[in-house]
Amino acid sequence: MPREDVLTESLSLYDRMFYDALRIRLVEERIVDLYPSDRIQSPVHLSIGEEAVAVGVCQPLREEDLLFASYRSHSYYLAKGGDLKEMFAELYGKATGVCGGKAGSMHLAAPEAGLMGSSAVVASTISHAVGAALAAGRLGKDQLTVAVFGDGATEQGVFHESLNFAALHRLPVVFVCENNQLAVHADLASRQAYRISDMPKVYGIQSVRMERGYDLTEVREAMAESVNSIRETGGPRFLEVVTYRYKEHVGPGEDHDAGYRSQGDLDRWQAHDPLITDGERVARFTPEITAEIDAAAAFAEDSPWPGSDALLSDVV
Ligand SMILES: Cc1ncc(C[n+]2csc(CCOP(=O)(O)OP(=O)(O)O)c2C)c(N)n1
Ligand SMILES: [Mg+2]
Repeated sequence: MPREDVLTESLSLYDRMFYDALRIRLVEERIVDLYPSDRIQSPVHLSIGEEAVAVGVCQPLREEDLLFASYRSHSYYLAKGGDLKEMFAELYGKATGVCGGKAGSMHLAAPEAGLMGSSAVVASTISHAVGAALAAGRLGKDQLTVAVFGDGATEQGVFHESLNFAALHRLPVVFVCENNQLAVHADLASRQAYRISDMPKVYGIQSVRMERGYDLTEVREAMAESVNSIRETGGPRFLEVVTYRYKEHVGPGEDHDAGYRSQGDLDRWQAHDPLITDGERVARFTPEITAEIDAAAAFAEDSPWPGSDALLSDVV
């Protein structure tokens, strides 16, 4: 059964969010399974462990609200309403992919769902989000924009320039820092002499730090508070959500023996992860989601490759 049909049944808000988070996890676990076959044509940065952030952040948004993400964006593509079949086809490099097979995993975009772009260049989409918010205001649109980025991105100059510009012009942007406490193989303590949630305050932006990024309800409520405040009084807001990535930085593997983090950290995080601990909901929702993933993978498999005529389209 497709997601839209399942979600129109009378599920509680929590069930719907759980369903979406589990769907992201199962999609990425399928990517892990498929990866050795070389069907997937691009590097993959998996969000396994971080799904609750994407779902909690996207739930209070309207379809017309815009979101800009990083290369770790399968979760936002799906939570914002991107089409699963077209996502698989994109990963396979097929013509039916959401970007015609040219973007791959790191540059997913689905403007019709409000996912405006994602990029391999750390922090680069933060300024794009701010620009989109400026444009929406000038065009008189009642639209909110979200910039999603990692903890490492806060070390880039463009992060500070974007906060300053958004504060100065009171733009309707929610800055969401997905703090998984890691940038490639470097932990936070070895990189930052500041607290992330203190930086927005320098620019007069109200910020909230959430410690339990595995808690769907807490993330949603924090995001809803920011969204409502912007809709009522304007101006940017900042949400830092602490989370944890289970897989290696890039690729489908595990790297807990690589020496930069410990198995204990993973175990502590997983002990709270509802996608692991709530076996009843996992069992209830897995069959529908698996059927949808099977259909999406088959669609990608059966789809044609782009023709040579596609080489020069969409490049200027
Ligand atoms: C401008 C730029 N500098 C460096 C890199 C190399 N790089 C890729 S991912 C990454 C770490 C980013 O960490 P974070 O923002 O915390 O995101 P996460 O991968 O943890 O989600 C770096 C330094 C890059 N892609 N772009
Ligand atoms: Mg990080």
